[in-house]
Amino acid sequence: MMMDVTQKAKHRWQQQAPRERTVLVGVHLPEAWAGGLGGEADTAELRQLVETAGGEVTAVIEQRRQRPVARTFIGKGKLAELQEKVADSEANLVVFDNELTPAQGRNLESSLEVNVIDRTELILDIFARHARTSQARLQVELAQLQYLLPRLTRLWSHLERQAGGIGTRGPGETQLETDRRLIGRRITRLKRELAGIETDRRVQIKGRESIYRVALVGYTNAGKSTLMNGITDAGVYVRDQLFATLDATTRRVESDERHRFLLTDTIGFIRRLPHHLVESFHATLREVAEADLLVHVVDAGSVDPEHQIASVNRVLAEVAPEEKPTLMVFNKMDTVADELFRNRYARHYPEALFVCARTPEGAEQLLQMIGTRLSAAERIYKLKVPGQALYHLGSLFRTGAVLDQLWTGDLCTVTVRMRPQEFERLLGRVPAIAVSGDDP
Ligand SMILES: Nc1nc2c(ncn2[C@@H]2O[C@H](COP(=O)(O)OP(=O)(O)OP(=O)(O)O)[C@@H](O)[C@H]2O)c(=O)[nH]1
Ligand SMILES: [Mg+2]
Repeated sequence: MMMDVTQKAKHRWQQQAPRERTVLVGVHLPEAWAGGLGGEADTAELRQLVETAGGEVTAVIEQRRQRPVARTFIGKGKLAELQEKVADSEANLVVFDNELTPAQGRNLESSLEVNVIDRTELILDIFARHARTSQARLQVELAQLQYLLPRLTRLWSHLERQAGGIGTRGPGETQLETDRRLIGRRITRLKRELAGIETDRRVQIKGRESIYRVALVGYTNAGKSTLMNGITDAGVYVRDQLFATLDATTRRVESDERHRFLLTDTIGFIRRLPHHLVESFHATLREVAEADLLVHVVDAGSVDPEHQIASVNRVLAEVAPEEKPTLMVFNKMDTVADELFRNRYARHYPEALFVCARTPEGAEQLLQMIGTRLSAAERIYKLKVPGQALYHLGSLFRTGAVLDQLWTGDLCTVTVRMRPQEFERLLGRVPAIAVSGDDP
């Protein structure tokens, strides 16, 4: 009997979940050398990913190559060494740091006789395990299916071999076509459902237009959620693992009238974040794209903070094409020699903050700095509004942008504090206004 195709996809993911003994393979290609990427940093991170997914690393193989071998990515000699390591350490999974083509994956699996996955699949697996909200689950499933679609042939042969059947012979072309169509349909449905969630969200945030939006961004495990919890009562899940957070949590922060904004904590980024994921998590990352200010949190104690910053910036460019005002925050300062670190980074990032998110002072410092950065761009304006049009300013009263109002007959002169571009938008929205603007 034919197995339902989504079930099959799940089956594959469960099967490959690296709960068990894993050999890592990292091939360093020239672009990685040019980027000054230490080989250690790569497999160290891959190891962390495997452990986050519940696996145990039994051996590591690294190699420098000019270019991958078409059939098996690594050359004959390395493949033999890998075979030996797999056998010696009784591993049942091989994880490549590099992206494998469907054919390379298939060829490696048939030579090694264990499951072979690449970094993308591993990250997808972690996302699948950590997805808690229905939106995150839908987004992960979408990314998984999009990844799977071009690899269906491999999946089929893989399952048939698992079933102890007919060697690696694939299914008939018709079955493959049916599956492709089913997956295609499921992808369309998931996209539609996600679009629905997105519409609901847009309705929810409609009233917030005039309040500032600030988003925490940064490499995974940098301490974003810890800062979020320090500033708000959001109670976001904090763990020493990669991708603890997979959705977006937004809270209103209102410490005093100068510090009102919405703060969002969301997914962390990683070096070479799979493109499918960025695409599928479009709705979650929307908060980042629409923020007025980004708070870029960096783990000061990581092996190579500069490199993590660069990776985050690369993903940001994909998520939010136009450059945004950004506040750099070096976190976990308790784990480094403070003076040395500051000397190195303060010159490069003169407006950066150096904090320890675990302490109340860390969160407080950040809160103050966000307030300063947000209000730095504001100006003071006066407008005359006919009484019956005053309701147009409703949300400005709520957010504290209105500093003063003075009635003369039916006209109200309102003093507001806001950013120039926001003021422009206001003028487009509110009828019959006489204006005078001045700097604070
Ligand atoms: N030593 C130290 N550890 C910290 C600090 N801030 C956060 N941590 C720890 O770092 C780990 C990751 O913190 P999170 O707040 O979950 O990091 P995140 O950036 O939200 O990570 P993801 O959601 O997984 O992307 C946790 O174990 C925190 O307790 C700090 O200032 N110093
Ligand atoms: Mg988090």
